[in-house]
Amino acid sequence: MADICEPWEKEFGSIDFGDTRLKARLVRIAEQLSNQPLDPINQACGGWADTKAAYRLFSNEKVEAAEILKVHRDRTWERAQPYPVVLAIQDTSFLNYTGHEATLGLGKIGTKKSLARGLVQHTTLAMSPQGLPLGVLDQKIWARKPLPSTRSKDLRKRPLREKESTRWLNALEVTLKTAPEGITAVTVADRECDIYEFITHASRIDARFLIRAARDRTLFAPECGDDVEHLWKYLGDQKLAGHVSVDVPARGHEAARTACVSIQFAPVELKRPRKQRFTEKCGIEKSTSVYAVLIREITPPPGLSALEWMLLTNIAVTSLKEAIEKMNWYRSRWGIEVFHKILKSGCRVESCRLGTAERLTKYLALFAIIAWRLHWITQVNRDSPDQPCTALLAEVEWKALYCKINKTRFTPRKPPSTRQAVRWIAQLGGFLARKGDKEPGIITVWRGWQRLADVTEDCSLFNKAKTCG
Ligand SMILES: [Mn+2]
Repeated sequence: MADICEPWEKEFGSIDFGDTRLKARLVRIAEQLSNQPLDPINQACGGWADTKAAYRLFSNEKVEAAEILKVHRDRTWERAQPYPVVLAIQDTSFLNYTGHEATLGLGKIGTKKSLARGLVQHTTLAMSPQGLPLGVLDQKIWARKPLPSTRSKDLRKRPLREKESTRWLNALEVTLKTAPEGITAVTVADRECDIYEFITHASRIDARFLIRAARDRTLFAPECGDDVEHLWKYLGDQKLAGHVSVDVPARGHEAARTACVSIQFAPVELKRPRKQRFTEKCGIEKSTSVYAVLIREITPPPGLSALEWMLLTNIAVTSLKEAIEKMNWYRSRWGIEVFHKILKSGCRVESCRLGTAERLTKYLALFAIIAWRLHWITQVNRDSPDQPCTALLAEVEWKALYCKINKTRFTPRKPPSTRQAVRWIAQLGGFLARKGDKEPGIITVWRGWQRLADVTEDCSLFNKAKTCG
């Protein structure tokens, strides 16, 4: 069954735990868990011996989450080679382990008053500008420590590097340092990342970013004389660059819709906030220049709030075309929400009971990669449907798939296209594949993916029996 392991051998081939048996175990466990992402460890790993091996792997000190992720990051940059621009999407998610009283090393999550306990997970996901997930570039998982009992005024005064918000800058540095030459990595993040030090730091180290603004910052606008100018007002006063229609995904109670938005853009000079941590001696620039793009829905459907995005970037925006490109990059950020959903609802990482936060961290590192792969399979199908499916499936897998779906024992010499293969996988997962059906979704693909392992195993047993007999 070596062939089924192949994708994981490839992903973890160069891993170095200083012990080759540990590497073999990781590959084997990745394979088992990814075939049954819905099940807890003891069900996903066939027998008791395998389960014990999985627990041992995650308690082994030589196995480090950072090493698992580092090797995967190298593969990710390799996959990114065809794209001159790669989006490095950062986002934070909370993993809720409140019910797990026996688990050691957890911390507070959620709001100040909340009693929920768990871990904070900050991930950077690489995506092509067209929305193909390429892999996880960085992931930090930690438990919050209780804050020192100082007054909240003094807590706010702390330098950024001592705060949790430093995660955005750290991940930005990882992306910049590891990106190979020839690829422009653009860090994309939501409103939480609208931090003045993030913006100045990125420009200082020459790292590209595109974030959504949360604060109506004060601007330096010499043409306004002594009048104070603010970001929203200033952008709203700019000449209209054009209108476009965008698809808005469903959210909460609001259904998916197509929105017509107006676009305005301008270079702006943001002033340093007048907060206590920005003293004369803080060494942070008094102002910083960025490009702002304001995207606004003109007439939202009755009862719905208008879509409005104020984007900030240190990449020049000088035409409507460039402004639309930035808008589309920001829309690709949605990919990381999908990724979190796969981790939580699909892989159910919050029901894992591994006893300590440290073991959970390793487990989560592995599952981040499994979740990415499920996401990638679905998306690669939409991105390059006509490619042969060999990037996706080992030979034994696509042949078994072909025989199962077409109810034959004879396989073609040429592998089917990616689109065809993914439709077949989804069919194993309950997709009907009728003429008018759209491309299959993640749920059916991963249900089918789990069955594919069994189908392949049956098929190779059958073939072995044939040649032996
Ligand atoms: Mn977020």
